[in-house]
Amino acid sequence: MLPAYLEQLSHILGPNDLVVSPAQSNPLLIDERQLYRGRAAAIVQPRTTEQLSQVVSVCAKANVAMVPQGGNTGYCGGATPDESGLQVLINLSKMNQILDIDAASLTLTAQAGVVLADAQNAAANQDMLLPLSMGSQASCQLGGNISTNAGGLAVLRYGTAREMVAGLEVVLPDGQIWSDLKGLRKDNTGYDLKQFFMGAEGTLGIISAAVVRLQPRPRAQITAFLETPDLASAVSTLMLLREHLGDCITSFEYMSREALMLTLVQLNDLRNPLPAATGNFVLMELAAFDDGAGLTEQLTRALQVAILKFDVGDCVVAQNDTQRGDFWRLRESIPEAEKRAGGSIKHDVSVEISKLSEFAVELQKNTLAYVPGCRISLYGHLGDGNIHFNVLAPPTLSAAQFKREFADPISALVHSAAINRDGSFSAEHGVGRLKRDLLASSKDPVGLQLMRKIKRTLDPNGLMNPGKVL
Ligand code: FAD
Ligand code: 2HG
Ligand code: ZN
Repeated sequence: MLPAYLEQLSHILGPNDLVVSPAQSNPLLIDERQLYRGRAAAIVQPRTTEQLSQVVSVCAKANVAMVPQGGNTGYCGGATPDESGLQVLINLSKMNQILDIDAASLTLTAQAGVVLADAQNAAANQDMLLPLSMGSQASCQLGGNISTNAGGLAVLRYGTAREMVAGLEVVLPDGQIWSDLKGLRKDNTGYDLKQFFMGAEGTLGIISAAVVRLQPRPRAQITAFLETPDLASAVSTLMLLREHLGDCITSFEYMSREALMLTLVQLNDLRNPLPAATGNFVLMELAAFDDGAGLTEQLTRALQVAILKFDVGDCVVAQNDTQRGDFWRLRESIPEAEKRAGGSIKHDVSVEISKLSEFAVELQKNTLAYVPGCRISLYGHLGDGNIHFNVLAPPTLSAAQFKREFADPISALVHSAAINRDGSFSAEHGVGRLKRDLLASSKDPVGLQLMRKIKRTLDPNGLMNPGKVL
C-alpha cells in the first residue's frame, strides 16, 4: 500500500505527471557528471505554481525531504536525491510557459522550468536580448540558472544570473507562495528577499517563476579569434581593449592550446580558425548598435598596439553568422570534448584578474609535478577572473583510474591555491553536495553561521534539499 502522502500527491498531479517508468526516471536520478546516483520515493512534475505549492505542503506535513530539479545540468550534484529512496524529486520541466514579454520595461516573465534557449529565442523574436548564455543552454532552465546564480559567456558585460533578475515567485519549504513578480526597477521597501533564493541551490525554497531583465539587441556583433602567447598577455590585452572600447566588450574567453587541441581531436567536424598559430587563444565578442564598422576599426587599431606591447599573434574576425557560430562552437564544445576523452577532474576557480596569470602558472607547475604527464585543459571566463582548471589523465592511466585515485588530492591542490589567494573555490558552478564539506571548512565562520541561521529560519525542519550547500 502507498504511504498516505504519496496517495495525496497522486491526487494533486495529472496522470502523467508522476514519473514511474524507469526509462524516464533513471536519467533524472543521475547527475550530469555521473558523480551521484540517487533514489527517490517519487518523482513529480507539477505544471503550475498552485500544484507545486500543494506538493510541497503535502511533503512538509509528512516530514518528507524534497529535491528541486531543473534541467539537471548542474555540476555539483545539487539536483540529485540521496541514496535513501526517501526523498521526493520535484522536477520543474513541465512548468515551461513564458508568461509575458514587456518591451517597455525590457523584462521577460516565465515559469521557472523554461529552458534557457527558449527564453533567449522568445526575447530575440521581439528584438531584445536575454544575455545569459552558456554551453548547456539547450537543457538548463531559468529556475536552475537563478538557483545556481549561473555565469556563462557574457558576464563581463551583463553580469551573472542574479544581476538579471527583477522579480521572483518562490514556493517556501512549508508550501506557502511568496510572490514578487512586479519586476520593478526600483523598490526600496525593506530587505531584498529575492536575493536569498538566488544561488541558494534549492535549499531555501523552490523558484516557480521569475522576471528577468532583457537588453536592447545589438545590431552587430564583432567576434574575433585571437592568438595570445599566454594568460598574462591575454589579461594585458583585455585591459588595453577596455581602455579603447569601454564596455562594448561582451565576452573575453581564454582557451589554452591544450583545451583547444583536445576539442579539435574529439569533435573532428570543428576547425581551428588559426591553424598556423602555435600559442594559446582568446575568443572575444563586441556589441555594436550600428553596423559595427567603426568598432571593428577601433578593435583593429587597439590590437595593433597589443601586438607590439603584449606579443599577441594573428587575429581573425568572423565574417558572418555561420563563422561566428563556428567560433563559439569551439569554445562551448570544450566540456563535451573532455567528456569524450573520458572525463576530467573539474574546477571552476576565481581570483582577482590581476593575480590570474601567476596563479595559473604556479598551479600548472604544481599539478604537473604531482601527476607527471597529466593534461591540463585550462580555459574560461578570463574577463571575470574565472578559469576552468580541468585535469585529464596522463596517457599511462585510464580516465576512470585517474579520477578515482587523483580527484581528491588534485582538487585539494587547486582549491587551496584559490583560497590562499583570496579567491573562490567555486566561481560559477556552486556547492551542491560535491563541495559542501569544503564550504564548511573554508568559509568565514561568521558568514557560515549567518547562512545556517537563514536556513533554519526559512526551512526549520531541514526538508528543502538537505545535504546540499550546508
Ligand atoms: P539543475 O542542475 O537541475 O539544478 C542545479 C541546482 O539548482 C540544484 O541544487 C537544484 O536543486 C537547484 N534548482 C534547480 N531548479 C530550481 C528551482 N526552480 N528552484 C530552486 N532550486 C532549483 N554553469 C555556469 O554557471 N556557466 C557556464 O558557462 C556553464 N556551462 C555549462 C556547460 C555545460 C556543457 C554543462 C553541462 C553545464 C554548464 N554549466 C554552466 C552548469 C549548469 O548548466 C548551470 O549550473 C545551470 O545553471 C544549471 O541549471 P539546471 O536547470 O540544469 O539546474
Ligand atoms: C564552461 O565555461 C562551463 O564551459 C563548463 O562552465 C566548464 O565543463 C567545465 O568544466
Ligand atoms: Zn564556465
